[in-house]
Amino acid sequence: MKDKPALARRRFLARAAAVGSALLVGSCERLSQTAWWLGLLDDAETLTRLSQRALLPRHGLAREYRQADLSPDFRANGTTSPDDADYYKAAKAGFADWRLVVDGLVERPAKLSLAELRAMPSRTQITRHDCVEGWSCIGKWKGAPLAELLRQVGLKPQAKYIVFHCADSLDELPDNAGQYYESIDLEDAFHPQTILAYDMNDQPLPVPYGAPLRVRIERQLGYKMAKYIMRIEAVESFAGIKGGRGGYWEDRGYEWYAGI
Ligand SMILES: Nc1nc2c(c(=O)[nH]1)N[C@H]1C(S)=C(S)[C@@H](COP(=O)(O)O)O[C@H]1N2
Ligand SMILES: [Mo]
Repeated sequence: MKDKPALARRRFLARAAAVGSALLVGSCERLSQTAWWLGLLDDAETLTRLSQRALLPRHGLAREYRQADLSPDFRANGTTSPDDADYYKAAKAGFADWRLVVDGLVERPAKLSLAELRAMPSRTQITRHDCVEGWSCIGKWKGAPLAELLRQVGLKPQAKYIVFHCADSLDELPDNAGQYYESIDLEDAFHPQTILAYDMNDQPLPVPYGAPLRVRIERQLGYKMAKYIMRIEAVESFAGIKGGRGGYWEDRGYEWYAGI
């Protein structure tokens, strides 16, 4: 996944997937590559963004499915067991002492337990997860709307982006530069389907899928949906964070806006 051809393939598939044609339902399946011809266009990404905007306004809801549509085996991807001593300890204790740190450009920084997140208003949704690698799965997610949390802590006027800091590293780099992270703008942050999910398919979120907390951003590709969230930071710019492009994979060449 880290070598160049694989990255090129993922980028190509991101374009194809972003066109959102011929989508499959029912179980984990490969995304259609009917949009292969877009890879021939130099400016495919711009084209993709324009068509995406035209077809699906960003304030629209992503499609929701029925219980019967759930994928029998939802695929786990990327990190499936964070190699981090603190995380391992927290997981062993059932995340009883785990706290979600919410800081940055907020009026009232917070540290929230899982119980506190569960006590907040919740939203449940059955949606399709599309990975840039070309597969899709349908899962049921329950969590606290990010909008609710942001209203509780109060965003400062300068805040423009929400950054998710994760427990796992995909690369051993100095100063935690290899740790997974992601970011979204306020439009996605306040979207009603953007939730901090603690349950999956009516069970506490299992470790392979991001326990204790992962975000769902239903109108973007899977890599935006940070798992193992430890900290949520409101920022004016992500230029100063790690590689400066707003996410682990973005720092390695992916598009920051991964609209489906
Ligand atoms: N912290 C963290 N979040 C992550 C990843 C990861 O490796 N680490 N992988 C991303 C990718 S590429 C995908 S497709 C989804 C996979 O989520 P799943 O394991 O629930 O299928 O998580 C995303 N979020
Ligand atoms: Mo992915």
